[in-house]
Amino acid sequence: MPKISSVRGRILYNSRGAKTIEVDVISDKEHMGRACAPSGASVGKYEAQSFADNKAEKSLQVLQKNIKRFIGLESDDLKSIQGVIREIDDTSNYSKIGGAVAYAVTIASMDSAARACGEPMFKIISQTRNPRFPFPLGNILGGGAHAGPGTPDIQEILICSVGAKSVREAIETNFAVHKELGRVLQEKDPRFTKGRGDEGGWAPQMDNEEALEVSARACESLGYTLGKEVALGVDFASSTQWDEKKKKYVYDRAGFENTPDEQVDFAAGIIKKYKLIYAEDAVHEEAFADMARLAKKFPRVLITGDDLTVTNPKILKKAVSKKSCSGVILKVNQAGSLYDALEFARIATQNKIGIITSHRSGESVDHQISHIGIATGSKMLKVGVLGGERIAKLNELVRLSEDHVKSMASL
Ligand code: 2PG
Ligand code: MG
Repeated sequence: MPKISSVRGRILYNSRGAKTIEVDVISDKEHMGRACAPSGASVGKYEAQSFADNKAEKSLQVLQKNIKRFIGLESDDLKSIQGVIREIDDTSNYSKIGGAVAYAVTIASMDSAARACGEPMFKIISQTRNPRFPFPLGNILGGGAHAGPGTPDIQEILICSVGAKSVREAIETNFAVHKELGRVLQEKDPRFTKGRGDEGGWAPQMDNEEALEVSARACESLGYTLGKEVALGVDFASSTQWDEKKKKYVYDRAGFENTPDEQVDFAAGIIKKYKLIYAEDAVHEEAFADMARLAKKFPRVLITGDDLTVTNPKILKKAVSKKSCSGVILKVNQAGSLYDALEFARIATQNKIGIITSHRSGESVDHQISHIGIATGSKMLKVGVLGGERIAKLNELVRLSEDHVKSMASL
């Protein structure tokens, strides 16, 4: 098995121009794996801390001081690599080394091992004997923390080509809906600037309801029936609206407030009216019981936790015991390391909870999360639609379709 011969870290920049950490891991002096940590804008309260003392420089220093400890380990031995990270940092949120380092070291090592073995990375970490493509889940319209004033309070309206028979068809259908939505928006408002949010979705000046209407209209004007060839999803990112003092969801831009009960009705109304297949964080990050009400009411919709479950195995167990969700977002950097994220995936699968592997709004041009999506048997891969850092993940799926993976996941 290949052995780690060198590790090198550096500070780079993500798609928002913010500092992040990239790590190179070389096996047997020739096979280089490389990974660069992403970062979120709507960050869950219980996510791993990205950097020691909240400074990329400090995290890089901690890595540099400890590089020798990784040398000589087998590069595919994720458990031992995790063990070293845990000797350096025993905190639950990686506050001593920073989640960005834990992310980059663990993924770069698997990437390096894969190159040394001449295998695609998903095979090195696979939890499934039957690798299949997750359905790409594309952000077609953005608001909330991902876009400016005047855009919807809801963070993301998403498209999923549920009828696609191949990954290429799924990707191209998502592109087509995004493009058609651009046309519909321009038609509705000739002054629409074609501005886009952090993940490539259009960022028009309109409220939640209007945004959902135009998204549905774009699908229909292409001849699609919602729920048949394509389906819509929504990331409500409701913790952004939740006001702990008022105990209400404050929809600043649209100008209304919801009590917790009203929020459940609000989300349920949208799920029904737009035949959503996917509803993420429809209530705030600590509202496990309200999520359970939605999960019970909509057994065929992926009622999904993101800020609710933060890729944390312990919190996932709580969500399972309360029957809070039928889907969970898997973001490696929420957990910290790839080791933790794979543990989270194992628990989700054991409990028949669908996994949606996801990017962050601040991304790198890496593509390893496409491998992580396949390896974990994810139902969907949430990676945006357009923009180089989003396309990088989709293009990797197409490459993998040449020799390694053929069929689509079942939804
Ligand atoms: C989310 C993500 C990705 P962020 O909320 O699901 O779409 O956004 O990375 O800003 O947390
Ligand atoms: Mg989310």
